[in-house]
Amino acid sequence: MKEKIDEIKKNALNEIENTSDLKELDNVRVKYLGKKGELTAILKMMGTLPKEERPSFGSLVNKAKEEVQSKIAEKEDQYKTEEINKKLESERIDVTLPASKIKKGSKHPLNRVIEEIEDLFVSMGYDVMEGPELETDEYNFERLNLPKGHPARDMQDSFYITTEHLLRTQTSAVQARTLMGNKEKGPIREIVPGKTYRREDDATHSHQFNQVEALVVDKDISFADLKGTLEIFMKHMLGENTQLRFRPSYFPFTEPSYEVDVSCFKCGGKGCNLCKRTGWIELLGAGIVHPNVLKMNGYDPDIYSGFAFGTGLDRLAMFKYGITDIRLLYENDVRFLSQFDRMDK
Ligand code: FA5
Repeated sequence: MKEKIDEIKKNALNEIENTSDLKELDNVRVKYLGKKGELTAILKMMGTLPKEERPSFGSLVNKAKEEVQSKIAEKEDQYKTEEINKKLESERIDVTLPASKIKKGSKHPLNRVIEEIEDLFVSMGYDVMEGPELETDEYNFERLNLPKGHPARDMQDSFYITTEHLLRTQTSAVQARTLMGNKEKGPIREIVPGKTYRREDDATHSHQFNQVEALVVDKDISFADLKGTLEIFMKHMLGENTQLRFRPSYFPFTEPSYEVDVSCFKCGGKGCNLCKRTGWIELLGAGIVHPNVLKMNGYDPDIYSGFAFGTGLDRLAMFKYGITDIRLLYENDVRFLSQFDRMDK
């Protein structure tokens, strides 16, 4: 019987040695140690032996089993290590290779213009303010001297959400918010860049566009302050040779009111297709804050005066970068937007 056990063990050890992977190793384990394995079967024969031979027989079989088990464990370790090494080898990376270039986004031309304006006005002591895009009729119109039914409301075709709420048509809505919110009723110097909405859509009008508002309120503010500020602003944005032209206009919240034109940056004022041969381009509305607006929002117009202006940022960006259709600014076409990358370099 001992020979038989030795033979089974020898065969098992041999077969283990000749395996080449974990699967084959498992097959050998089942063949010798499984439920119906050869060593398991021989142990079951113990019952047929005389009582006195059983302990030595049991110990022989168990020893053989242990040897086979430990050989299997050893091989298993070897295969697992080989597998890990193979995986590491296949995932090896060469850290000395040059990195692949990550495609970098670029600043949207509108954001460039906004940042440039903010930098300029902050350097002159202005605050940069914000207001809600979903605005009340009160702030968008009423507190700006435009009561319900005022005919000048027709100048701005609006998106109403309810009878009292609309998408703001002008950043001027923030004027009333600031005047009302200033508890000390002291001086104000602010610009308000932001999105505005009107029911318009063509090459120079968008249903969503951007404006930047400026509001200055203090003692002795006059037209000279408005003119000087606009000159600094436009020369900074469009070039030192830019000329301004003030034409009388009408806004219910300023008196007097002006439309402000700038000399055409393309032809320098001589006349070209961009400025429709006039040499001028209309860019913004401006004026001296109407005393009613000051009064309505808690300021004494006998002490304080102010100026305000509101310019279309889209139009400013178009002139600055020579963009001919406002819709290009909102189509998010990477081919168009990436042109502005080069300006960073
Ligand atoms: C206003 O919106 C006044 N709130 C401006 C103002 C502020 C006047 C403070 C006095 C004091 P207006 O409707 O003209 O004014 O618009 C101002 C500028 O916004 C225009 O000159 C134009 O550049 C731009 N704009 C107006 N509508 C559109 C539109 N649909 N698409 C693109 N830009 C527009």
